[in-house]
Formats: sequence, C-alpha cells, structure tokens
Amino acid sequence: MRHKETIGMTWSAVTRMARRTCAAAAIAGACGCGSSATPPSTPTPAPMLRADVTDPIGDTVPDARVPVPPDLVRATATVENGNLTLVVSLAPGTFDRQTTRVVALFDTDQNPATGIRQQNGLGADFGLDFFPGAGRTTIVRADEPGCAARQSCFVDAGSASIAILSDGMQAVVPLSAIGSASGRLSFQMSSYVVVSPTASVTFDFLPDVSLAPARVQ
Ligand SMILES: [Ca+2]
Ligand SMILES: [Ca+2]
Repeated sequence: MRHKETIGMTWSAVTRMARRTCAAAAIAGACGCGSSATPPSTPTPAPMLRADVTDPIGDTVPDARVPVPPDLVRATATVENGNLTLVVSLAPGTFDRQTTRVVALFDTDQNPATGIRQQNGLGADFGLDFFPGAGRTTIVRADEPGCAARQSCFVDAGSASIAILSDGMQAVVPLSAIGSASGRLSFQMSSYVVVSPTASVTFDFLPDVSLAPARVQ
C-alpha cells in the first residue's frame, strides 16, 4: 500500500470516528460538530464586520457663511472585539479642526420603523456627534417621544475620545454604547458647521440621501 493511500484511509477513519463521537454528543446536546475541537464553553470569535463607503469630492451645498465647506469623501467602519471603529475622511483642505462637525447615525436594529426616520429611510436609533474642537464625540440616542413633541430628537448617552487625523477623524466605541449586539448595522454620515448659537448648516451626506444607507456586515 502506498503512503498516500495510507494517509487517505487514516484520515477517513478519523473522520468516521469524529462523526460517531459528534453523533453521540449531539444526542447529549453538547457537540461542536463541524467547527473544531474547541470546548463548547469557549465562544468562537465573531468574524470582523466592515463597511467602506465613498462620496464624491465637490458635492457640498454652498453657503456664504462657510467659505470652505467640509466635504466628506470616505468612511470606513470596522467591528471587532465588541468595538466599532469609525474613520471619516474629508477632501484635502476642507477639514477645519475648529469648525468641522460630523454626525454618524446608526440604524442599530436595522429596522426603519424604529428610531428617528431620515430622508434616505434610515431609522436612526443611535448616533455619534464628532466634535474635533473638543477632542471627543458625543454618543446620542433617539428620543422618539421628544422628537414627536418637536423637542430634541436625540439625547446624550455618553461620550468617547476621538483621534484627529490629517484629513479626518477616528472614533472607537463599544457596541454596547450604541445598542448593538452583533455589530451589523446601517449608517449615514453628514458634515455640518455651527454658524450661530441657534443654527447649523449641513453640507454633505455620505452616502448621499438618494442612496441606500451604508451597511456594516
Ligand atoms: Ca462629498
Ligand atoms: Ca431603527
């Protein structure tokens, strides 16, 4: 018998044995069949989830009060080890650390009927309000009754630090802080500038409002 056949038979025998073992364990309700020899008490690491979304340069809405409007060009979202890392990039020269603000809205339960309905159909349950001038992002939660009463549609639900990049920002937040268990969510970002104590101007959306929300999956 050639060596290759020996290995083939041996492996086949091992597989048969494993199947039998698994079949017995399955009856007892504790089988890791098809995965590995990892004990059932050790959770399998969740696969990394990701979204990478781009937006055109030069598609901001003009406003005389803001000579250089913040122009969103890219967002990447990564979910790993129970955290969401969100990186937003702006067109070169359009990110002003003192005045640029960016908000990310998450449809955490991926249900358009819950949360605050957006123009593109997103039902926003949570959000991040990036404030580079203060070096942090505010975590906000949808307040549906407040919104219906024409008060604030989102209320503060915590904060996280942000890293300032050359043309953008990065935030890392625990999934639990934005009400997400799996990390699978839809989102949309927008850039804005506060132009007076009572007014802000939104300049750009990513993805555009005519497109479906971005999906982390
Ligand atoms: Ca843009
Ligand atoms: Ca929702």
